[in-house]
Amino acid sequence: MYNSEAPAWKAIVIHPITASTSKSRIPELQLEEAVGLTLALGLEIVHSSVISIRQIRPSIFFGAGKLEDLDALAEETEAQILVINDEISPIQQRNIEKRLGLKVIDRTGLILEIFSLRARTKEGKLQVELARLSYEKSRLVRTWTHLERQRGGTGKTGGPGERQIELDRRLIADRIVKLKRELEEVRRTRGLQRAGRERMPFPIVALVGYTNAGKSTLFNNATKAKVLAKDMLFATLDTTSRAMKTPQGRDIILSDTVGFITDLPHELIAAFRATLEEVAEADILIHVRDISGAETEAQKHDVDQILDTILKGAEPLPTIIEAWNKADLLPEAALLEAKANRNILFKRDGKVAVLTNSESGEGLDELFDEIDKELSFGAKQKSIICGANDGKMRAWLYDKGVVLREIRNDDGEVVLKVSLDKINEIKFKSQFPEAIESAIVA
Ligand SMILES: Nc1nc2c(ncn2[C@@H]2O[C@H](COP(=O)(O)OP(=O)(O)OP(=O)(O)O)[C@@H](O)[C@H]2O)c(=O)[nH]1
Ligand SMILES: [Mg+2]
Repeated sequence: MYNSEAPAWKAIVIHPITASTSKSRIPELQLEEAVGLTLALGLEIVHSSVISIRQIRPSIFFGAGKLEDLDALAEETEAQILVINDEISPIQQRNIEKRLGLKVIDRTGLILEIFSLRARTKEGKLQVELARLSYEKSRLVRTWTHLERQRGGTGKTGGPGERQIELDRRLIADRIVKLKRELEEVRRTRGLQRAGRERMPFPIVALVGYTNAGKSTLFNNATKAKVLAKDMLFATLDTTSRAMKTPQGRDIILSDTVGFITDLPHELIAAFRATLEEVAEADILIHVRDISGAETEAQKHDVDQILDTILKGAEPLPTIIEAWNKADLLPEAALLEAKANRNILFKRDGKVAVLTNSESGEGLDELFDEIDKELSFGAKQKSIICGANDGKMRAWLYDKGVVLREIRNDDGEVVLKVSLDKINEIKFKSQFPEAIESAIVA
């Protein structure tokens, strides 16, 4: 993938089951996910399997028997890379590499590699590089592509020497400082752009969810845009936003965002925090789920957990609506069950689930109906002071038909008691950011 003339690197992918492995996940599907990630890197997979590890050895992860098996396997398949779908400590990584004579990539390294391939915008690239350097600093070995791409080498290396490592460490520390500064600058500019957008009187609806769930497909179908939607993990890394009109005639801003994955490396969460913060600023989140997959519940659980982290402290909390996507792939019986469940499970929390097929567009009207309901729901009463120069504001409020009562306060100012639903509140705030709410409750 990096160099179309060079033959693809050969990789062995293993998913270890250890004592700490989550029991709620299906190992074969986790292996499949790791295979998907490895393929996304453009590697050729010569072997993949689930292996059980009774006891992890702190120095080298595997037991002696497993190491021998792997050695033979590497010999036989001529693999240059071993992908281990788990977290491997820096020491374990180095020891395995030395013992087997191939490059080791763990789950975090794998995800970092993919993110760095996919990053497109300046901010995306900076974020990924920062995450990658934080990861490398702790391991004191470079992730394989950086190293190999520069050397054009053969994968089989014993790792850099100590002097090189020391040098690298210092270079990395310097680079991290520089990157952070650059990121701040990019974000400052973006912050200004965002402040500009905040004045737009449209509610923001963000699509979130596990990677490959169908967010970009839904986004494209709804906005007629052409964002890359592909059967590949982490197709989207940068947030794309579009203003659009819903079938109900409302103007909204729809955002497509980066997909989540189980065990998202903490380096990446930290680096992407600013991007993810936009999610917290949305008025409504559409959690797009692939409900046809066997892992759908486990994925929902993981996405909910990541959302909890991102939404901590957000005020007000965005409403979450679930899109049960790829409904077309469900067998008849499961479809009926899903249709029955979505009401029982969701109405109680005040949430809603809608069955969708992002490709055909089926269910999208209903999804937008729910968005519409949410936006016109929950009217709040407010008292707003109308000064002598606020004629325009007063006219606006009367024009919208939201004025309940008009009174005068002790200072002789006009106070309008109004009832604003979410959408009018957004419009009002953007149009009259200086408006003063009165303490009078009358
Ligand atoms: N059968 C079916 N396939 C779908 C549906 N929605 C999306 N897909 C397919 O699922 C794959 C992934 O879709 P994307 O829209 O790229 O997924 P995404 O959530 O944006 O993924 P990331 O950007 O990686 O987070 C594509 O091959 C789509 O064509 C659906 O409702 N039904
Ligand atoms: Mg996408």
